[in-house]
Amino acid sequence: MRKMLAGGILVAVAVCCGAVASADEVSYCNFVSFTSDLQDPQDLYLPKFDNQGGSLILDDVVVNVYHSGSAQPKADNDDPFKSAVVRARVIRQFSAIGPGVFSSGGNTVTSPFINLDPDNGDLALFDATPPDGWDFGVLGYASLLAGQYFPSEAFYDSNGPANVAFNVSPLLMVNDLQFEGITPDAWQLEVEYPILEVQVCVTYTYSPEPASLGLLAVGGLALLRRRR
Ligand SMILES: [Ca+2]
Ligand SMILES: [Ca+2]
Repeated sequence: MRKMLAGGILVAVAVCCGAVASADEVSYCNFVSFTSDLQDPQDLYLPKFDNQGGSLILDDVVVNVYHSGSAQPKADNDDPFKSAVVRARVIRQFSAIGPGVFSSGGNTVTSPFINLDPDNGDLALFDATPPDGWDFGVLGYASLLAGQYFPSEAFYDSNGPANVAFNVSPLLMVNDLQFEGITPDAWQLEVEYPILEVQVCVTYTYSPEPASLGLLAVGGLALLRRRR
């Protein structure tokens, strides 16, 4: 029995000492999405760093905030006399507030200008086909880094499982048309799939607690001596 115990502790020491040489890292990500800036802010949750009763030391906390946005706009000119030069625009702005993190970001994306003929007879009926209509397709942007933050470890360190919350607000979500020169008297815009997505990622760098390592090593040696 004693022999087995000593063997087990020796294995534990070997594992611990390997971990000391290089700090470990763990990352968590989560996101929330919005379809309108009239929506209420949403909370996003990420795990705190579980220090496992103090056997792990949190060395560093890095928080990255990303965002993406898009919509599919379609236009139809219904003015029987005026042609139009027009582009579609998508604007996204947000804020994300969490422990030690005050982030905000945004982006504006515009399509190329296109030409619309005067109405070709559909009038009030929405028809986004040329020559007087246009489907702009999916207009938007992929994941952009809004900011990188280095909050205090005290906010993220926990003895046991726990979460941190980030409160994300959709400050502005615009999906519109911009006319160059003369604006027609009657036109229609249809917007499908408007979205703003905000992603928060936290990375913890950690190492084993040095004092407990020392005790473990001493305990292993003591057992070894007793066997002799
Ligand atoms: Ca039309
Ligand atoms: Ca038409």
